[in-house]
Amino acid sequence: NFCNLGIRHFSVASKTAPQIAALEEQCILVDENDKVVGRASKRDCHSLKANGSLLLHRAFSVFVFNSKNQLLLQRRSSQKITFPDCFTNTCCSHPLYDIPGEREENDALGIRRAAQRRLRHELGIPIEEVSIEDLKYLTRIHYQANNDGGVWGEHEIDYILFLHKDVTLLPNPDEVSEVCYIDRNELDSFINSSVHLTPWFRLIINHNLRLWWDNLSNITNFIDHSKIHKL
Ligand code: DMA
Ligand code: MN
Repeated sequence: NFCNLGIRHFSVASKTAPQIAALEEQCILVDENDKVVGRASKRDCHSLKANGSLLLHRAFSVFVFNSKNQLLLQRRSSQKITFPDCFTNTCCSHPLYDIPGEREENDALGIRRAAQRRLRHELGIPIEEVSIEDLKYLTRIHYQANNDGGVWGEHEIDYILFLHKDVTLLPNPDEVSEVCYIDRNELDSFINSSVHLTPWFRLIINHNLRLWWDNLSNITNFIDHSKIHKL
């Protein structure tokens, strides 16, 4: 798997300055119930320890659908330090500890503010096109994904956000090398083709993505904020 080529592929030395600088961002550490327990750098959160464990931190995954009910995918740029060149859902990132508004837990406001920030940064979507109310927080998943290379990985409480709206795109090439919309009926052929997917996108597909996608017009019926689904 292209995403699991190991150390060479995940070498930081060859990456751009913004990607290296972002390793100092402060992520929010949480316990298995998503209670905040501290902070740690993006570098520390994604560095595999000798025993294979990773610090659990808070994250989000946005799925943007246009008015034709097509899902917007991105291909991560080759500059990304984790999972470069992989296709994935519209936008993923972390709320940051140092941005006080992004620790706001009421109505998952902090997560939704962080999503606005990253939809703008990665895809150039203007904030005015992404209102807080339009970002539907469905549920949370807890997953861990290590790389065969044994250097980086993910271990997150990941908030799933849906946005059903036509948006203006201006992808940031340091973050995203390609974007495309796919139809619901193209999903299986897409994932069975030779493209490489991020582990969390695959997990969410295998969890409930098809059901949610089939119910975009009444997606609020699928909101489940009580349980954290361990995938
Ligand atoms: C991290 O995404 C979040 C998830 C759900 C995997 P990322 O590696 O794209 O973060 P960033 O865009 O901040 O580098
Ligand atoms: Mn992460």
